[in-house]
Amino acid sequence: MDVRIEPGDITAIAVDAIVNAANSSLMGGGGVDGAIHRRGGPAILQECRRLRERQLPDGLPAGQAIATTAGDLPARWVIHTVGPVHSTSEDRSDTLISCYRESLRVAVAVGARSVSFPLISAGVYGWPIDDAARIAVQTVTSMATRIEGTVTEVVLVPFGERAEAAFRAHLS
Ligand code: AR6
Repeated sequence: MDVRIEPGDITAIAVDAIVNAANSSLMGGGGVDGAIHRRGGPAILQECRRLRERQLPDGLPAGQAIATTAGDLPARWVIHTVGPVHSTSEDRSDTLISCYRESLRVAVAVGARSVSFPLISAGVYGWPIDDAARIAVQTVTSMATRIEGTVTEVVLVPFGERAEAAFRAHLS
């Protein structure tokens, strides 16, 4: 599995599966979630609503992941995951690690070959950028040697110079 960095807007990068930093409601929001629903169109929200009705009455717990259509995006699937809100009193790193692991597991399950990730929890959810990037890189690269299945390419997508510098520092 190849891990590379491609800065910019995640909705513009063609991959099989785009990971969304969603919230438990799966009903959309700001940040990368807002961008994905905007560019992907109403089909994504429609499928999220169905998932809520049929499988997830209480929403998607933090650290878990689930796939929907990617609508009009240049991808086949959006994999929604819910990052932890950063806390100074409690270490929630395991939940953030789980977001990357579970998203990759879902990517393998649907048969995606390439997967892109935003810097989960590092926006609205307040996780310090450098630490979020360290966890992202360590988790994805450690899975790269163990993962069995279809995924051959992971694209880490920093949005902004600080996120890009953090990804590069940890990937090298
Ligand atoms: N492409 C790539 N990365 C982006 C984009 C984009 N178009 N837009 C923002 N980012 P955030 P979170 C970066 O806030 O912290 C939403 O309202 C952003 O700079 O999107 O996990 C959800 O509905 C940051 O580095 O996600 C939830 O309620 C990273 O994506 C909540 O925010 C994550 O920032 C989730 O918060």
